[in-house]
Amino acid sequence: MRVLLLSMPDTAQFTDFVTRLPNLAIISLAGNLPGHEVRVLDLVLFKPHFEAALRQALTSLRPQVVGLSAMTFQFDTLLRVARLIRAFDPTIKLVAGGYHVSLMARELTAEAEELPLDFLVRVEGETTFRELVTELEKPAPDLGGILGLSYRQDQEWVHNPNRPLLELIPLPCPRAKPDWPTAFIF
Ligand code: B12
Repeated sequence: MRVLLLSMPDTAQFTDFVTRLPNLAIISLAGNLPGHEVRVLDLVLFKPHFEAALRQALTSLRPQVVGLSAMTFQFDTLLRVARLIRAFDPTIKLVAGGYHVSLMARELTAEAEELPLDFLVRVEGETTFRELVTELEKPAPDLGGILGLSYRQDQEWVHNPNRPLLELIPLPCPRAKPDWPTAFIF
């Protein structure tokens, strides 16, 4: 599958005086998707005007799945980015993960306003996201057995049981290769 992984452009102000910090979550997820075509686009590098970089990545990769990562203070931006992607191509599956989604999955999915997302991955994402992407390749994906996943079934959101914490030692390492101008890609 073609997968694009995004971090949000918002940063706490103090970090801008030091550096633009890479997001470790999305490169760890990338390292755990063997056999898929994966790109990582850290929108922090393009802030505040990241839309052109996003559109270029969508146009060149034509992703089937986009994963979006956000902390709580970035979550409004995540929704804005998700809506931009929906408008670009409504067939792209949108998956959100990170601290806010992990803590607030039930509240977010209970809100009246329609979430522009197809899946939420709660807590550690490496195995859950890999299982989801593998399942989405099948003609009839079976999502019920993927621990830590929240997904839509008819009009309702289903929250699968939590995944036990991962054993970190055997996990493949993060992957990123800085050979795309000002972005990580491989
Ligand atoms: C290192 C760190 C920092 C570093 C740098 C982080 C960076 N690279 O940008 C520094 C010290 C600069 C920092 C600053 C801040 N931080 Co900080 N930080 C952390 C810390 C200790 C680890 C984060 C990390 O890299 N983890 C490693 C990666 C691999 O794991 P991960 O991010 O958890 O991602 C996994 C899952 O969440 C999930 N996942 C995440 N995204 C996605 C996306 C998809 C699609 C999927 C499927 C899954 C998924 O899968 C990943 C792999 O398992 C955490 C606390 C903790 N122990 O986790 C706090 C934490 C993330 N920070 C936090 C906060 C609030 C901040 C600040 C806003 C503080 C402030 N007021 O200034 C700033 C913001 C920095 C910024 N980027 O602008 C909070 C966020 C809380 C929240 N509700 O969002 C945390 C959780 C601390 C806390 N308990 O309060 N931080």
